[in-house]
Amino acid sequence: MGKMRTQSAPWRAAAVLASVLLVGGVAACGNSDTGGGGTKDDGKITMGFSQVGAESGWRTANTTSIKEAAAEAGIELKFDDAQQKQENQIKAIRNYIQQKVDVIAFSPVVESGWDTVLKEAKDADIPVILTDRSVDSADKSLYKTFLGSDFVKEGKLAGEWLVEQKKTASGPVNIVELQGNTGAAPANDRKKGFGEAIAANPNLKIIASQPGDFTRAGGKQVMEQFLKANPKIDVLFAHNDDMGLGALEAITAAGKVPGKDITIITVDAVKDGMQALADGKFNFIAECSPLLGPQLMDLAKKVHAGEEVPPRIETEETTFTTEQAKEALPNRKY
Ligand code: GYE
Repeated sequence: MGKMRTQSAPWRAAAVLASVLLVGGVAACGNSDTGGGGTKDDGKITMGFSQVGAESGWRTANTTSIKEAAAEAGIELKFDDAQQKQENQIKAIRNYIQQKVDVIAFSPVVESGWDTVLKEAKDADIPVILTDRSVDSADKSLYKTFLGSDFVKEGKLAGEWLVEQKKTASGPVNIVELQGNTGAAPANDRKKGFGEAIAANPNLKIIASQPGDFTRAGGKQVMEQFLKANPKIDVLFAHNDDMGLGALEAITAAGKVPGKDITIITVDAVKDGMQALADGKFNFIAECSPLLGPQLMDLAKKVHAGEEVPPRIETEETTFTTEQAKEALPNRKY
């Protein structure tokens, strides 16, 4: 730089002109970088993610996992909370298509009605990854892969445990069921798996089954109705911990002892659920892991690079009794 100061006027002018061109060039380049919205040639992957909502402890843990994993993986995350509405998810996905993100991922609130918007993403050449919940589209080419749990299996494990517990029951065992939101894959599948498993013992009967929308408030409200309408309830199967936790309030208010007068089985194994299980208020939980973030980011990198990925990736899960919950609780991450 010292040398430049000694340069003659014409050289200085040329140097100034060159630096103006250079700055202009960088600025123009910067404009086109951000102007596109999502596509950047800086090698950074942009993911548009549409989340179901914030209805449960599971969902909160899932959102945290996705946000943390994106930051860790250096993936730029555009995140939208659909507040349980399919129309909001469709809107968010259309926005991501317009913004030309590199990958779209979402957790579909219900199974049906996605073909049109998925086709739009495919036509725009943007790969889609389903996470947590799946869709019922016949055309599997509309998405690259589905990462999540086997919900039928969760329901089955819950039912099998009950069959074992009640194998010596001589009379009818009355079961009430709190379902997830209507049309959601985990609601449909957990119901199916549980129903199939308890068919092994004709004494086990579902006497009432209603959606509680995966929320505590929903669980409490529907359980109150169940208790009013049915004098003898032996078992509650709730499709998630939160509905089970809401139901605890209704059961206690009705003067019954949860975990003793009514056997309670749930799905998820989030901290509050595990605490209720350790305390003996719940009796059994089939685990469903919300920690899908790291695997999702890994898949996003692969599909972005054009690599083949398996069409279905299943989460590893277990089940918990009271004793096992006591043991697992201190190290539970969510
Ligand atoms: O079990 C429930 C949540 O889709 C697996 O959604 C998820 C379910 C989870 O609201 O707590």
